[in-house]
Amino acid sequence: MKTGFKLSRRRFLTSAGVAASTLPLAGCDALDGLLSGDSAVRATMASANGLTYRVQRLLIGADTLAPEFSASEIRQGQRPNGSTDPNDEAYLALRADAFSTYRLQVHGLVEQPASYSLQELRNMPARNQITRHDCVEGWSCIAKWSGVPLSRLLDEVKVKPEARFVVFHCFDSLNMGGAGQPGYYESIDLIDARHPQTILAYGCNDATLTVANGAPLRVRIERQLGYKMAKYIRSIELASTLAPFGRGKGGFWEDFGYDWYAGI
Ligand SMILES: Nc1nc2c(c(=O)[nH]1)N[C@H]1C(S)=C(S)[C@@H](COP(=O)(O)O)O[C@H]1N2
Ligand SMILES: [Mo]
Repeated sequence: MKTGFKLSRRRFLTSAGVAASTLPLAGCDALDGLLSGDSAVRATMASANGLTYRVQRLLIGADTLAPEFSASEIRQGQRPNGSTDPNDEAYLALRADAFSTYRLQVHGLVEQPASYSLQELRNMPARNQITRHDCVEGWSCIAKWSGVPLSRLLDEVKVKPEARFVVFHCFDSLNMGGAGQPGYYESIDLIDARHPQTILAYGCNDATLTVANGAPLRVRIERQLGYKMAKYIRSIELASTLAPFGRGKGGFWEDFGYDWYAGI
């Protein structure tokens, strides 16, 4: 991965987010404090985020759609961000073969674990949507996404009643300097997972999804910020708790202090 990827900007944003939560903290030390699991700041942010989540869930219906746009509103290609050229071994092997041997694994708390080739996914009923991607860094981009609704796969594998989260495991890892090379992962609840606009996209702007934008498969979660939308998906796991994954906060950036529920 690109070394030191946007770290300073991210660091700033994380600190700014803490300040905005009216916590009496300033400077970059805030982030380091957040990273220790028992930090009071960490706990406060977590509960503030929990409140945001509950309020949004009350105000916004489970099936409320994110705005969709017309083709004329697509003004540029989807701007690549974050990982754009994973160099992880398993990924490079699949990429060398144009992802012909790729299989998406769906496992965890399901009655019937399954795996799907890209062709199998493409043969399922597709959804196309032109939506706006909002990145936490302050830019937006309108693009047309094509893919299979995640709800379709969840129905096929039969989610067990104790499952509460859908976890996306990705091929890429980011060099965070000092923090090792954690793998990218993300998670959402079953309401967002079954939302009609939540799709596993293999196409963007009427072309095959590019490596820069997450080939072979990335998720679209249109009512949340860009970092929720995992690219380079290796497998999807149904889980009852987020504790076992990464540092337990539900996602790569969440483990560095971002909100788990990133509603827009
Ligand atoms: N696997 C993976 N998914 C990821 C990222 C990443 O670095 N790795 N970056 C996230 C962020 S911050 C954004 S804004 C979007 C960028 O998607 P794009 O490159 O298609 O614009 O992907 C998200 N999903
Ligand atoms: Mo982002």
